[in-house]
Amino acid sequence: MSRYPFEEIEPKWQQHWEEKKSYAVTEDPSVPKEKRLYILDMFPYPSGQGLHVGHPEGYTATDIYCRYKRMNGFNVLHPMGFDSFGLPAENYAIKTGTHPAVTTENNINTFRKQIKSLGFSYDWDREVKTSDPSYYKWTQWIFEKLYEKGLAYESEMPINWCPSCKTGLANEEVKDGKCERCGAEVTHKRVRQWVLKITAYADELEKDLDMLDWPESVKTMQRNWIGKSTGAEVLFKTEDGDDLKVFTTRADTLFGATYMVVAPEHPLIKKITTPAQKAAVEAYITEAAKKSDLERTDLAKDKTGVFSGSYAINPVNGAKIPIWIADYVLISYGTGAIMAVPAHDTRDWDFAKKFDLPIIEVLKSKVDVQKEAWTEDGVHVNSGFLDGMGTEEALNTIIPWLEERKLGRKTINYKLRDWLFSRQRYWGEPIPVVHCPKCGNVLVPENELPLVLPEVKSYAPTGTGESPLAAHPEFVDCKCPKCGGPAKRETNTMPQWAGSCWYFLRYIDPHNDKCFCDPEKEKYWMPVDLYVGGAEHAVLHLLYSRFWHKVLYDIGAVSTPEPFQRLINQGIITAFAYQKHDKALVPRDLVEERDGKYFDIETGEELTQVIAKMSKSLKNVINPDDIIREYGADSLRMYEMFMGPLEVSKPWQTTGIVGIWRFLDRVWRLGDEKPHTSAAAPESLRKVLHKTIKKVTQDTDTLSFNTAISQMMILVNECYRYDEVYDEVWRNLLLMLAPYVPHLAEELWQKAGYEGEANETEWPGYDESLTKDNEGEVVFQINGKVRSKATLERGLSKDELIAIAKADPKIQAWLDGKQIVKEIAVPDKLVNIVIR
Ligand code: ANZ
Ligand code: ZN
Repeated sequence: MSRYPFEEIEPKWQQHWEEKKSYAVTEDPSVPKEKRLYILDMFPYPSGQGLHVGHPEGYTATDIYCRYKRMNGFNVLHPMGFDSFGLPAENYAIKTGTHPAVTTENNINTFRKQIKSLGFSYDWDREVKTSDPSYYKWTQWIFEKLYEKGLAYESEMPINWCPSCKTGLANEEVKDGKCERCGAEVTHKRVRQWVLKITAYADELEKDLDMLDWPESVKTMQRNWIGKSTGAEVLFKTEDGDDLKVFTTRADTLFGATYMVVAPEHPLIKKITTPAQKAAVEAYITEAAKKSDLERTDLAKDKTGVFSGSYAINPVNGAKIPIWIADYVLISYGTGAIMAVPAHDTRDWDFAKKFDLPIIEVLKSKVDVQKEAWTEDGVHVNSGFLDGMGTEEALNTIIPWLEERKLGRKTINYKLRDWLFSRQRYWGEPIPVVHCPKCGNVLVPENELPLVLPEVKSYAPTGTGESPLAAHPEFVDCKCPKCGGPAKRETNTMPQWAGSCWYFLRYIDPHNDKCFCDPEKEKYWMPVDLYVGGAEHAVLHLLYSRFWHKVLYDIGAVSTPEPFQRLINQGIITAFAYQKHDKALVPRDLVEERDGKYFDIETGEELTQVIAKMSKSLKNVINPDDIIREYGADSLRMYEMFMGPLEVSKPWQTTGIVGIWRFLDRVWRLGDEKPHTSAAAPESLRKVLHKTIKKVTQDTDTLSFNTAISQMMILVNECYRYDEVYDEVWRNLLLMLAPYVPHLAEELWQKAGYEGEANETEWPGYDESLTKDNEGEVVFQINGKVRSKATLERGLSKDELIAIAKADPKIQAWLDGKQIVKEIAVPDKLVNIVIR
């Protein structure tokens, strides 16, 4: 019964837009800065699975916004590309023997076709692919800038190592001690690595968050990840006179330090371990090396440790306190050593209890510190010259006291670590460095970039910490660019994050081979006005690209200190799943629906409907291609926007897409079946029209697409109440629909014989006076308390108002069995009934 011929309309308009290059954009100088917009989608990784329904969600939102803004006279840059280096392509290649370049190209072609089938208004002339040599030439160039600034360095250190992906990982890629990609338990390995000094920007990365229009949750995640902590370094001396520095945020509790702890990797351990403790200390260090940082710092875990045999002197009171070695102190934070104040720190308290170390109260506590730690504030006690002071005063006293004696200083520490940047994998950008026995590390000269990834046949990871490229002498052996002598190329590659750190800059000038992006064009568009994508990138991509951008800003290569002014995270599209009593989920094809209830086909057990992620194993994955085939791209676009507010997660419902399809079919029939007239529309219809224009304008502007769509549905229903379709209404309805369902709107626009194209016509305005209602809200009170309300025509008499109030079911319930003492009515405002 399908009448609405989307299968003809949609390809027709897509082809038209493509041939006409309707959405190609240039840097028109006559457009003032405030009328230029850069609207960016997070570009996809072209996986073998193709597009999933989550992609069109964000992409449709930005597309509607762009189309709407263009109709309002904005010059809009809206590009798309592919994040095409990365592990999945490589893993797939190893499994099947197809080169990653081949699978990647195939996947990109599929993705591009799928994305185009949704009618998005991208400027396709600006497409970028991060694995393209003409693109990664500039990724390598930026790496060289980092290197020249001393922000890229080599380091041999124990790194996060995924035994399954056989590569090093950045801290950001380790989630709960597991590899972010494959879920394998992350171990440590000592390998030579390239590291980027993101810590040099810790302060700016933290501070500049304040100027961004981003979700508070994402800012908080970045702040926590950067982990700024203001405290002091305090110098202790061992009995042998060695320096032992600690980092503490609570220098004011120094009088309560009853022992010290150094991390098992601390360099002083060799020196301070006494012969009697040597065997125990060595055994302990070996055990600790096997644990992840997460395990070591887990508050709930039993504390372990070993005594070094040595003592240190507490600088404030000369007390002799034992030095312990324990893995709850991390070598990578602060100074790798702490002063332990068991009375006021839970970890220290647990440790002191376990090893029977003294606990001294130095903050007046509301608990017995021998029984539990008091971690809240209190007035200082047992603290010599700090006694009687509060925390702030005590800190402001002790730190200068330490500074005067050269025993300490105020410092700021960050949790953020430098970014482990090399991967022992094939499918990534080669790091453009040559190792020369004479000259050391030498950059590949700029005019020799790109350093092309060689087409090799074997690229399986070695697992030894060496990149697979190391097995290819034709790549490795080279001449030193500086002295011409024999040298070896760096064989590690960059992580997938590298290409996505700056792709938004390349869109601005994608074909420039002299420069990564022309400075004038960069100034024209940057910063990105709106960036939409998934929340999973809160710290990874979004922190890394801010870092690179700040470096580019500092070398004068870009004009803004931040890349993305406004950020919106789209909510996840979930699915329904069906759960048994024992909480096990049943795949969709084994679920039967009867009278709105769900049953397990095999056992007959009634199942509960729950919300779950779409997953292959549950057979509840929705493929956008299927939806487009059955209902059309416009239905898919509009349905995804109608599901709910953009930012919230919401479950896919097939009944919902059918409902939207019906709505669009009703719109189609208004244009195709009903007679049209250019006569003036009746006043009541005009009122609905102008109210609709006002609401759709406001809601589209604030990206509240679901409510805009509801309002358009109201208008369409209203149209069906008349025998003819009025021109004023029809024209404006099509213009409002144009950003949402561009194919349908354009086709109907053409059918109606209107001039030009809907998407090139100015967005409709409205007559404010027609949007005002002759109605208002009247509240109904009982004894002065609001108990109900109603929207009523203005100008009703007092008696009419009181009668309406008394007929209200909620008010009736209040009146039931009560005596009315008085009835008061204020016209257009309220009715108050006094009862006893
Ligand atoms: C004494 C003290 C007393 C501390 C007290 C806390 C409370 P944040 O806020 O996270 O920066 N610490 C310092 N370095 C450490 C390391 N490498 N591994 C584990 N813990 C370390 O935490 C700073 C506090 O964590 C420091 O302040 C230190 O313990 C501990 F009532 O020093 B405190
Ligand atoms: Zn050399």
